[in-house]
Amino acid sequence: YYIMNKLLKVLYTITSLLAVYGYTHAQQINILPQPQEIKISSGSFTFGKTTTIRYFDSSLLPSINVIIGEAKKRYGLNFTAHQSYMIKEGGNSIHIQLVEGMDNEAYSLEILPHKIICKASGKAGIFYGLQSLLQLISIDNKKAAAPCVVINDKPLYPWRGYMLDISRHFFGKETVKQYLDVMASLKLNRFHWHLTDEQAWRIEIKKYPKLTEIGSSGSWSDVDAPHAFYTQEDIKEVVAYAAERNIMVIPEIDMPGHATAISRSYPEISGGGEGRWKGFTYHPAKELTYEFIENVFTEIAELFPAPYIHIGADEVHFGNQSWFTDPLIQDFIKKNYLIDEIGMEHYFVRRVCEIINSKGKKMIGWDEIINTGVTPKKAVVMWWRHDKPELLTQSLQKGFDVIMTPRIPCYFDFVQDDSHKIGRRWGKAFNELHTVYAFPSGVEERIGKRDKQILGMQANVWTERIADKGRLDFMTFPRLLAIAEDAWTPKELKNYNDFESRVKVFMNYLNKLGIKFFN
Ligand code: TNX
Repeated sequence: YYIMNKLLKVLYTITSLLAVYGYTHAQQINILPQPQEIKISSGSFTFGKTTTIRYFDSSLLPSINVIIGEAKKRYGLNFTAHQSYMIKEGGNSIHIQLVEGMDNEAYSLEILPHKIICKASGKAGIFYGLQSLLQLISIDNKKAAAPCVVINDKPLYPWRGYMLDISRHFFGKETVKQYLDVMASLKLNRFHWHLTDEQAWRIEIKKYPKLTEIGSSGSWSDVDAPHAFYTQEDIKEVVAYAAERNIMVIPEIDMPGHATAISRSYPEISGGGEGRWKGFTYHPAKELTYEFIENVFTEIAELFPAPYIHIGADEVHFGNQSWFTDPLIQDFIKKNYLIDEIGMEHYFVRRVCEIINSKGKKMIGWDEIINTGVTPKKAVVMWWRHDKPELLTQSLQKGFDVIMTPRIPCYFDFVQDDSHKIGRRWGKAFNELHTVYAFPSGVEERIGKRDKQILGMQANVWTERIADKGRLDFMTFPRLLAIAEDAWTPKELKNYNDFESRVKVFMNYLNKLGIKFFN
């Protein structure tokens, strides 16, 4: 009995030691979002003075330079980039290779004791391989090292998005750039910029200067807030900054509702609205309105290389009261057999869609667009009304490509803890980190075999109740990390406890940036 007991104790110690070893071993690999395949081997690569990034194709240089900048900022490392034609052995280098046959945005990263090899079929994959490498670096005794691994990775969805509303409260280009940095490190690739709304119009349009001279003042919390908007130079700068980080910038110009700032600037194209919704809409029956939209989108299309323009199209019924009595609108409805004010709204959306298509772009709209008569070739749907999941089903059945961003759990203006006072709730529901992490479970059955039509998902930060940067950080992080993993990592590889431990490591980076996340 005594011997048995001793043996058991020894066995117990060995197993726990093994468990601890396995634990710490697995702990070293903290990549967020979780890669598809990681093989761990022994040893590590140590970065030194001679470590250079070797590449051949010069189109890769802008993204390589982003990584060099990040390595400096995060770890004080001074990499240089060298164009070279072959993998030279030794030299402690990072070798970049473009290869054929890998999926878009996929990469492989092989860390060996004396060299690192990053392969992909294009810029995006190389950039992501190097982002994973950055996350693997740790500093010990002033030496920077990365563990030896082989990673084969690719995203689950092509659309991994973040939306920021800078109309309700303005956030300048420096904040946007900082968020683009974090997005890039999380392998998020779509920045949806909500540029106009009731409170203000925030983008310079040369043909209509009053949009910013008049329409850019005020905010949700302060009608007297000073003018704040992006010049076209600012926009170009941000779009280029994003492109170097594999991020497409999609502008949203909300219409025919949420247009109060336009009504202030150019009352001749206002379609009215009552009470709290005074001036909420564009006038849908005036040629002048469509001329305005056409001209605005000419400038927008030139500023944003993205193949999409988002027109919002949500919540028109909030402020379409004047449409019921406006003689021009009533006349237009009769003459064009539009039946009623909803028919008028649908006409508006179809017509704007034609304008966007004529610029060589696809339209994106909130889920209100699915019954307007625009077709899946011309438009993409953003499903947002979580309380109407049938709209997801209908969009898919009608053949639309869909980006999923249901309020629960994708709206980050909702609180993330029951004790939080400022922020939205839907009945008792709100968006905790683990609720966000569980997405898209709950809607998978609706998607079924139509998963090819799901472009991906997106987190939206509406800023009615977010007036400053600290608050914006607090509402965005760490939940953005969960969306990033939802959009990148297949369900079978997701694990909340493991995710949480990686979130803790990622917080070091957020701290370094001075981002005041909810801890
Ligand atoms: C609904 S989402 C809106 C926004 C608000 C948001 C607040 C959508 C298409 N419209 O205008 O800011 O709720 O959560």
